[in-house]
Amino acid sequence: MLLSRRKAIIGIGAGTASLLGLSACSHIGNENMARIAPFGATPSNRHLAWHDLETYGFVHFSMNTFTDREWGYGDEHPSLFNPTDFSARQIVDSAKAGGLRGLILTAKHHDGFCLWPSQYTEHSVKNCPYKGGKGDIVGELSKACAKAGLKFGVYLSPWDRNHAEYGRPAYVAYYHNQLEELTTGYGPLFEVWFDGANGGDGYYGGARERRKIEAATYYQWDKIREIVRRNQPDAVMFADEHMDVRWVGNEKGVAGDPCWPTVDETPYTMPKGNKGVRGGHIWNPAETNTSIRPGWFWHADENDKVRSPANLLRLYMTSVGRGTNLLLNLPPDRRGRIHEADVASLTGFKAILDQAYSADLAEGAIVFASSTFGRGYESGNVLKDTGYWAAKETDRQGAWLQLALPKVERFDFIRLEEAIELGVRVDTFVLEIDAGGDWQEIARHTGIGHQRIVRLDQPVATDKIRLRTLSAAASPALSSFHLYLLPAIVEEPSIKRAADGTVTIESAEDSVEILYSLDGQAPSAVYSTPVSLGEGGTLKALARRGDNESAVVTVDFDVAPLNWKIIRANGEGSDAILSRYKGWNAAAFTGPPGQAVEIVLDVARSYKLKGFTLQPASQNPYGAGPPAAFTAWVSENLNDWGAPVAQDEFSNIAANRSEQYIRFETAKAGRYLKIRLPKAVNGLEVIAVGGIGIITR
Ligand code: FUL
Repeated sequence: MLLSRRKAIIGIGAGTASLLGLSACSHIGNENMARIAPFGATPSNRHLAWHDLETYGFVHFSMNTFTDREWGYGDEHPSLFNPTDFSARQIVDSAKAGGLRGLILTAKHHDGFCLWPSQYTEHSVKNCPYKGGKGDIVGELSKACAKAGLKFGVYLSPWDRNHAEYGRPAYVAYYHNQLEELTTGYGPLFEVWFDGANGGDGYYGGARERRKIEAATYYQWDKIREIVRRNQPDAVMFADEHMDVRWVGNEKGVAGDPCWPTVDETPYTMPKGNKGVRGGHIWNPAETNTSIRPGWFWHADENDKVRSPANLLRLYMTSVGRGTNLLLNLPPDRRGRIHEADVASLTGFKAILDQAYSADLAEGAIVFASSTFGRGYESGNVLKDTGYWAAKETDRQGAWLQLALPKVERFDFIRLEEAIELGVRVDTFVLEIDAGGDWQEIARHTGIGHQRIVRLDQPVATDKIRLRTLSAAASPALSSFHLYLLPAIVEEPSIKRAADGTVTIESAEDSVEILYSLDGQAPSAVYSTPVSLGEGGTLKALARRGDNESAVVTVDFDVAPLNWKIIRANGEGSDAILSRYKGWNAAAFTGPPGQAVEIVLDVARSYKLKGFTLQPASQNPYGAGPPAAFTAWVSENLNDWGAPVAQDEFSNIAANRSEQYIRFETAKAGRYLKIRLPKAVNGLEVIAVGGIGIITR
């Protein structure tokens, strides 16, 4: 288990307390103690228990694992689901190897295939080869979690592309029945996950059509809430709107900074999900969900694209470090196990955090404060396992808390926690160390919440550190102030290729040497100047400082858009299509409002084209979004296009804006590529595209 030093919560949450017309008192339970008025929205006990989990895993395992897709259409035969060596125990052990405290399984993804033998459908494990149709993946994983002391949760996709009645009332009754099954048959659940992707093309019992629903009303959320609360009163519900826990607004693993755990009554939007609303009336904290690999489901060609331990630490900082919970996806492979590469990374990640958290360098410190609310709220509580420091209610801006350490310590990882039972109170604060009599600022942030972890670029050495509020909506109430030192780790370098094929390798770290290779072997050549890879190739690179080496990054480049031309593109900013490597905010190509887009590319000479790539725009202009689907043709001469080489949807492109890799069933030689994009996602008016590339390898 990760040591996170989060202390025990109080028995009565301030959420409950304020409902009862009380205000919260300290953990110490002295009846005569003065009470502090909570500020704004406060968490329920259910929320408090959920906040304490901090990191847990997602398990995307289903039909897509066997069809190599991200979204199944719903017409897949159950016999395709055939794990050869499924082991719930191995999945649970892998999660534990990464210090995760629970797992949420895709009991049903959008294709409708059920990983448990639901009595309401035949589209389930009942009719697959696994255990001769007698298997129950949900049951096996829930038992393995319980045995290992991990929490268990389920993902039940509201959208169901298999069900004939989807879009009509009968499906909603079916959906509720399935929820009853899952919330009664599989032990205690800590979270029930309702995905936001809804309605669109599908098999729908053979109708093969497009079905549109009104997500806010169609599924009868009140009924859903009633079922979950009745059967699983301790479980939080994750959904786009007005449930317990909100989406952080992207699938990259980056919470806003700050990311407030509160929202207001206005409808959910991705930016609001990302940052929350300071002072909002509803306690609705963000969950940061992302995958350890580019996709949510396992794909063989992503085995070398697993996040490294250093990258997982960065992710921990942009999620847990900003007060949200991290839901990290670990997709089982076709055996039904977590791949060795993922396990190695998880193990490395846990080792980093365990080493840091194993020694609290604040231990033994004398803690001073600008003021104390009264007995029971002393400053020293921030180092103890229970209780918290609270300042006088008038001591807000400029309130401070100082640790006088027994000796000079070196640290670069600082963990702060607010007593959120009393709401989110501190706004902007600074951390300062004693630099020969003067206070020197080492960090400045806004928002603490359940936890704020500050990672310094370099360790500092001092025997005095203080936190000082620059602004606070209410007097500070802090439960933890701990100091740690991260082990020496070197992050892998980043690799970029310009449109002319020149590849640069960069490290964000000081005084490292970069090694690379172009032959698929371990990096060994010292990098000094950019490498030319216009016709593509595999580049591996690592950064090294002394004996410490980063993980190896591998990038497979295809042909660069050198001398390519846009023959046709109905829309604005067509140059953007050819510059594939762009920063945040880069210009995008946009189509005409309400119309399909057709792009014809000349890739300068004939290649055996195996597919194409499409990079969604990094920023979508108002009313624009990525394309929902495509049809592609290849030609040698711009006249004879023949039949399309591929036609499909871009699965999950609305939520996950990473580059899309579309492989043709059969490669076709040609110099010209035509791509038709019929519409934008989510009914948006305008199609936006960041870039297009080709796959020849
Ligand atoms: C998305 C889904 O469409 C993806 O397939 C995945 O399950 C992810 C966690 O949520 O919205």
